[in-house]
Amino acid sequence: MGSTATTTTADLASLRARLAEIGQDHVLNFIDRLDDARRGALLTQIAAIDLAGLPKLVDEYVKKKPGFVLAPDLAPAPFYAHDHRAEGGWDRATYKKAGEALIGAGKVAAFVVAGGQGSRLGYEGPKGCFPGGAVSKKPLFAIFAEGLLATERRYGKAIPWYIMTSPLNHEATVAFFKDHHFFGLRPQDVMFFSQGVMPSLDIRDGRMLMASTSEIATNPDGHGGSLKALAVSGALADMKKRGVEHLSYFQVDNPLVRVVDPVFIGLHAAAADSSGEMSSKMIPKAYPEEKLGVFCMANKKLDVIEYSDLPADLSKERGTDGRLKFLAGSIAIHVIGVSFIEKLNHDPAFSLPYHRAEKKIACVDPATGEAIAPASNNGVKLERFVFDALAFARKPIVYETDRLEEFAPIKNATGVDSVESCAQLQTARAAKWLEAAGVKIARKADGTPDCVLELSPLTALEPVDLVGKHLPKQIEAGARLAL
Ligand code: UD2
Repeated sequence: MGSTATTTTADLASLRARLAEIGQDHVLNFIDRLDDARRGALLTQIAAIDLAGLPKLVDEYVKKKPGFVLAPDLAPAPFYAHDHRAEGGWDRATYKKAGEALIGAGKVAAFVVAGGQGSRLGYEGPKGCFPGGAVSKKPLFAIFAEGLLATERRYGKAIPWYIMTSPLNHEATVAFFKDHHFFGLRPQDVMFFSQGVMPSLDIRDGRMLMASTSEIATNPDGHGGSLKALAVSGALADMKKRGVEHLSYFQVDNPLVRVVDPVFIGLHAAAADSSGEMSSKMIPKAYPEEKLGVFCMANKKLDVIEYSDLPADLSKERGTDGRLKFLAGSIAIHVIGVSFIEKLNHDPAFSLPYHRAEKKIACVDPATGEAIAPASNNGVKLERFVFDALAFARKPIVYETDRLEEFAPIKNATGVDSVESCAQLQTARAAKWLEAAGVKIARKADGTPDCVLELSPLTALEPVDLVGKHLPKQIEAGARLAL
């Protein structure tokens, strides 16, 4: 943590000297020309930066590029197979019951990380406000809220929802919920808190980039920042007050997520080989280059290796069954124990590593104050990843889910993981569930549905919920239907 904001001339001189020692005094180049409000804001921003730790970060992540080191014992991670009846099977019904008991007792909360910038999508607002419903164009936040409402109704218990924003989108996110009357949820059960930020660093020398003459350029500190932000925001204390023991963690970009999944929660909390600290969902990777981190065992610990780090020959290796050897792709859905988050925050040795990303960052020249629109990457962004906490968990487990049931992220404007592919996947899943309930669906020659469909979680959280519902007998070619 940094010192408190500096106000007097003597304080300012000492801050300048302190910054000069670490080669960062350019951030004060314009301080004498700023009005009181801007000057105060800049000093507050500086006070929140860990100046003592900055030289080490510059050295490790900017001047050098940390190379990825492959563990000598690297192996695929074991997982609970989706087909619980297969060899080495497990008792799905028992774990579902265990999860349902925890939800019914109010011991489970939902947690969405929604602080990211969503720049790939080219959408201006918070990503959760993006119209994600294939037919209804409902915002992603509304779809998650419906999932929570349906779960609350089923188990007769309130499910608190913690929403992590970042300083870039906090106010817009809160305003969006207010404008939409919290999508039918009780406002007192929806809690927003902002994650931390990191200064964005000049790629050439690690000096902090200036967004303007009065502001240091910053970036959200990664979804790994959530573990600290949950504690400092008071969210953790709120959970303890409410008796919440487990957090169902998901990302803001995936409208098919089962926001609170009793089977997964039951496995996490009750399986003999799980400590109940941190568990993860995986899907089998569709092809070696698919952009999913892979669950591995490395140095005897569960680890997620980012797709860009896993060597190509390993990512292509196949087992005798023809399946990829490094199969378990992370879809960034976890259950995290509240006491685990608390333990990490009390452990002075706990610190997640940073990951470095090179970016184009709009900034001003610190000498002249003139705006710079970079043509190539000029900055380094440092982020922490939540899955790096798996290495701190005793006995974490991985659970395989079905891709079509649970994974349709919206990340890009077009192509892979886009609005269009997400609508196709929403349609494919809805068609599968509706056909299982006896509805006839028009399909194209290639077998894909010849219509656009969307099923609200309020209509069905799982296929069995459609049984006995009033449904159309048939869905014609070209139909667009939200149920
Ligand atoms: C993430 C995973 C990838 C795979 C994929 C599944 C990483 C590094 N990679 O890829 O392995 O599981 O998801 O969809 O995570 N966020 C914040 N604050 C931040 C940064 C991100 O809240 O500072 C949130 C963001 O709003 C989103 C989520 O984290 O909900 C994922 O962020 P991303 O879009 O950068 O992750 P991506 O697609 O690279």
